[in-house]
Amino acid sequence: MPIRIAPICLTALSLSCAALSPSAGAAPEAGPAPVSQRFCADPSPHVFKGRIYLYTTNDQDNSGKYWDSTDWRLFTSKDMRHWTDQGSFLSVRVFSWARPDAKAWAPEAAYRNGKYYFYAPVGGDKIGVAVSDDPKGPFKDARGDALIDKARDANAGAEPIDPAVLIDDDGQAYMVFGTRVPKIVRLKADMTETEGSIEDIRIDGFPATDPKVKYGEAPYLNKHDGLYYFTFSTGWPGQIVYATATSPMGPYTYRGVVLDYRKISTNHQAIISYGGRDWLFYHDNLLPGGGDYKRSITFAPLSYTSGAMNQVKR
Ligand code: FUB
Repeated sequence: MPIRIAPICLTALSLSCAALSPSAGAAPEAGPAPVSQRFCADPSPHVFKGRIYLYTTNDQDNSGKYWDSTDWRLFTSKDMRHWTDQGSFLSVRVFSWARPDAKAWAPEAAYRNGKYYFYAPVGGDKIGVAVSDDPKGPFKDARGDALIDKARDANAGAEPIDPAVLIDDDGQAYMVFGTRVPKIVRLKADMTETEGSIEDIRIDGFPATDPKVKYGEAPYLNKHDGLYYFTFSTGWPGQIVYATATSPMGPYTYRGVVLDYRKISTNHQAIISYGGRDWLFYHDNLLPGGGDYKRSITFAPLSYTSGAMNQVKR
């Protein structure tokens, strides 16, 4: 993450988004409507039990001067039009090893063998993992210490945040994370332990014409038609761009832009399939009073053409 910078307010965008809120019966792709009137960010959407569980950071309760809230929020939906605010379902306090005022940043969730796992970046230097029998919780610390710890783990990087998990078709789970240098590590089948060393993700072919296009944060891994797509933000502010590989560990080849700059200091995406199509979730400045630290989550249809991830025009 960058050091703190002044918020940017986009009144015009907020107004246009309010006007474009999908009405009952309208296709959910009608416009970039926020999923909630509460500020929230860093979407981690998942299809569990036939509905979408959207885990988020809690911008509503941060100071407005930094991303300093200490809990995570959950929203659910069956139709992507109506979202139920399930409230604050987990705080950093679930981790006894974390400071009670530690920052709760972009989370991730996963399901395996009847259990739900929540991957929680805490304080900017550790990633915890919590487990529950229900996607709404209650979650409890799955280990008693951090899954990733900058002070403990070789090659954890300067800022181990923003975890994202892919369970491959062969059952092997991978977790990507990190700021400025993208990291990947295999997870054991119990989803609570790493397996093998933390590796840097190699990305070849960044465009020489634009030095701003490099890895920043918000790593995300998905698989489509047998190809691995690694999406990430290029920085602060950042575009969401993508690279592809034939192996989850890489090396990856840079392919292009998926979502352009949002005119706030961060960009953060996740991809799901639901209702027979693919969706890109991201955060933006969509509500009055919004800005860098008061963000809103929305989503857009995502498509592929001949292996290329098409740019979402918003
Ligand atoms: O919300 C805090 C941080 O902002 C996240 O961890 C980053 O990905 C950025 O979106």
